[in-house]
Amino acid sequence: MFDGISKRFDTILKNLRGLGKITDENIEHTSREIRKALLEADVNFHVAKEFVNNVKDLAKGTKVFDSIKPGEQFISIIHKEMIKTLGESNSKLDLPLRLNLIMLIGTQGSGKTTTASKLAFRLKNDDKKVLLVAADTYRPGAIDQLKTLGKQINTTVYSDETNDPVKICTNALVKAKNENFDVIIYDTAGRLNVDGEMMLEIQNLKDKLSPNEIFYIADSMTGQDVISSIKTFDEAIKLTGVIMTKLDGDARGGSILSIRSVTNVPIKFVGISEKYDGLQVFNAKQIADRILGFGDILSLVDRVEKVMKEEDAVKLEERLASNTFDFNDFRTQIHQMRQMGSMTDLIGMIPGISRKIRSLSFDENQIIWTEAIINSMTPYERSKPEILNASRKKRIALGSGRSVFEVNTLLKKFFEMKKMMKKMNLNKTKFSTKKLLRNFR
Ligand SMILES: Nc1nc2c(ncn2[C@@H]2O[C@H](COP(=O)(O)OP(=O)(O)OP(=O)(O)O)[C@@H](O)[C@H]2O)c(=O)[nH]1
Ligand SMILES: [Mg+2]
Repeated sequence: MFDGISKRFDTILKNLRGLGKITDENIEHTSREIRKALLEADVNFHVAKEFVNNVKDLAKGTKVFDSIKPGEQFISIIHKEMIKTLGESNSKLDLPLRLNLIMLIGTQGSGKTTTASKLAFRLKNDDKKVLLVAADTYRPGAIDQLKTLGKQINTTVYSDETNDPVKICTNALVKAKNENFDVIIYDTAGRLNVDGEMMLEIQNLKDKLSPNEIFYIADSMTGQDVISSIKTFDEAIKLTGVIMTKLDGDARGGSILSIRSVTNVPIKFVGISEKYDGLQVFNAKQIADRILGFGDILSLVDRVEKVMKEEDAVKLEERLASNTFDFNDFRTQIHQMRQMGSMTDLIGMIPGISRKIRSLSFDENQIIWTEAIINSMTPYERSKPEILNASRKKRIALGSGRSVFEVNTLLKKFFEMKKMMKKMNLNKTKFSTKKLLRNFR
C-alpha cells in the first residue's frame, strides 16, 4: 500500500537529507515536489494545497536551520504536518451503556460485513458479549455470509424472516436486552450510490435505535468519491467515525489523507486483511511513517506478538542469557518467523531501512533450507551440535537435500552467534524481548 506516494517521498526526503543548508529555494522546490506527490496519490486538491502551505510556512519560520542536520529538521516538519492532516488517533469505542449499539454503513462491497466480524472479534477479546445483526435483506447471501463469519469467531448472529431491516434491528434489540448482551453490531446493506431510499432507511434506523456509534466503512481503494459520500452521510445522520478498509491493497493513500480535513469525521480503525483479526486501531503516526518510508514498528510488534507468546519470549531470553540456546530453540524461532510472513514484508517494517534494501528481494528459500537442515538433525544433535562429526554432517546434508558445505556454514554461523551472545551477556547488555515489546506499546 501507498507504494507510489511512498516512493515519491523517499526521493524528496533523500534530497533533503543531503542538504547542508536549507535555502528559500530548497523550500520552494521541496514544496512543489510534495504537492506533486500528494496530487498523484489522489489527495484532495485543497488538502494538498493546505498541506504544502503549512509546510512552507513552518519551514520558512524555522530560523535555526543551521543545526547539524537541517534536512532532518525539515523532514520532521513534513512528518508532523502529515500526522496532523491524518487527524488525531482516538479510537476508543464509545460504549458507556449496559447495552451499546454500533451501526455500520457504507456503499456496496466496502467491507461492512467483514468489518462487523472484525469488530465483534475485538470486542469479544475484551470480554464483551456481542450480538451481530444481519440487517442486509437486499443482497442474496448477505445473511449467510455474516452467519459464516459469526461461526468462525464464535459469536451469535441474529437474523429473521421479516425481510424488513428496521424490524430485524428492533427484534435484535429485544433479544439483546433479554439475554444480557453488551454490544450489538448492525451490519446494514450497501448500495451503489447514496440514493434517497437508502438514506431514508438509514435515518429511520438511526431514529429507532439511537446507536452509540455510527461508523462509515470506507474502501481505501475507491479514491476521492468516498469523501463526498462520507460528507453526505455525515450531514444526514452524523457519523461518529470512519473505518478505512483494504489498506493492505494498493491504495494510493489519497482518501486516507483527505478524510479528516475535508469531512472532520475521525478515522477510528483500519482494515489490513480479509481475516477477522485484520483490524488495527487507527494511528496517524503509524500511517505517516509508512507513507514517508520510516518503517512500521507497530505492525512488526503486532505480528511478533501474534505468534510469540510472552512466556515463550521469557523462556527464550533465559536460554539466551544462560547461553544454553541450541538448535531446538533456533528451529522454533525459524518456525515462528515464517508464521509472521515473508522476510521481505518484515524487513519493510523495520524503521531506518532504506528503500534500496527494502526493494531487494530476499531469498525466502534460505530460511526454508536452514529449517530443512535443522529438521534433519536428531533432537540430541540439535541440543549438542558440537557432536556433529563428518559422518553425521553427511547424513544431515543428505536428509535435507543440501550440501555438507551448507551444513558447515550454518554450524559456523550458529557457533559465532553463540559466541556473540556470550559476549553480550558478559557485558550485561541483556537482550529482553519482553522489555522491547513493552517499549513499543
Ligand atoms: N484485503 C482486504 N479485503 C477486505 C478488507 N475488508 C473487506 N475485504 C474484502 O472485501 C470484500 C467485500 O467485503 P464485505 O465485507 O462483503 O463488504 P460489504 O460492504 O459487506 O459488501 P455488501 O454487503 O455487498 O455491500 C470481501 O471480499 C472482503 O473479504 C480488508 O481490510 N482487506
Ligand atoms: Mg455486507
